[in-house]
Amino acid sequence: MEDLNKYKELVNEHLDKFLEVNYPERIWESMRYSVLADGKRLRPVLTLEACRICGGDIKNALPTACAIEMLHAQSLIHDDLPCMDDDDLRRGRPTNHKAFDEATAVLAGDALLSFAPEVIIRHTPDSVSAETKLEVLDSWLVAAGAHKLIAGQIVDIESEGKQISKETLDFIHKNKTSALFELSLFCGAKLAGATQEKIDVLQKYAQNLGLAFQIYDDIIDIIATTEELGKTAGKDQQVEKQTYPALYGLEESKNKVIELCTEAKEVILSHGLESSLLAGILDIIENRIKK
Ligand code: GRG
Repeated sequence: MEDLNKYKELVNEHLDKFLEVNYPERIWESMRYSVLADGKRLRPVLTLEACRICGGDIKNALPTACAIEMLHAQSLIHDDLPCMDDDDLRRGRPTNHKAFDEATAVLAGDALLSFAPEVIIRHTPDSVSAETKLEVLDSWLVAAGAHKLIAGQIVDIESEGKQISKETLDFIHKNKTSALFELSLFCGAKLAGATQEKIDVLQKYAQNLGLAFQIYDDIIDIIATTEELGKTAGKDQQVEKQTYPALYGLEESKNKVIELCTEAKEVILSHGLESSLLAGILDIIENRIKK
């Protein structure tokens, strides 16, 4: 997908620029190591595309798009720590605490958490109103904290090795995964001055994409190899993690992914939000699941 690669390049250029190495070099190097590693950049790409299809200038959304990728990278650094998932491999190379050390990885995550909002505040063009900037910042902070990401993570940790209800599993996915997709689309639309109706449609798309993406991630954890994943395969079963495939089996999980993707495509189309990129991301997930 041409647009996706164009956006990805733009995001990478800006991440590289924002994360200029300062003194003390070790902390900046550690932040750069994880943020600039080869990820899909799905979340910042969604922010830019939401801004474009809502009639905005993507330059206004670039700092926020990068701040969302920094938050995502932070959550991966901390998720991989020995006290959490204890993983050695991420994005095809050693996790941050393996490449540096545990203390540096904790600090790199913490530093990203305060640096990312700084990027929104200092680099969003002045053509964006202070009110919009504040709304974007507020949504970023809500997603990063105990209302969303941390809520999902703590319930996930508490649930390991236990039988949990469908509601609890949905709570984990909604907060650990969908929250960042919702944030990405919300910010892009807000920065374009979108109507509440468009924002609501994009939020529905984000919720479906988030859940489909998480179930897909859990399926490939079972069926793909470590080399294909760039992270340790089979980890969920090893630690008895509660996932869709674990609770409902592979077939039902695949059907759920297809159902969520189909519904998300219908929602954006029926509201006139034409985007080959938003539809294309769902197609990629669907096609991979059908193989
Ligand atoms: C925000 C303070 C604070 C803490 C974070 C650790 C934690 C709390 C939350 C964990 C969130 C987490 C790791 C969710 C998993 C989401 C997921 C499916 C990640 C993989 O995303 P991809 O495939 O990765 O987009 P790439 O590497 O391509 O970016």
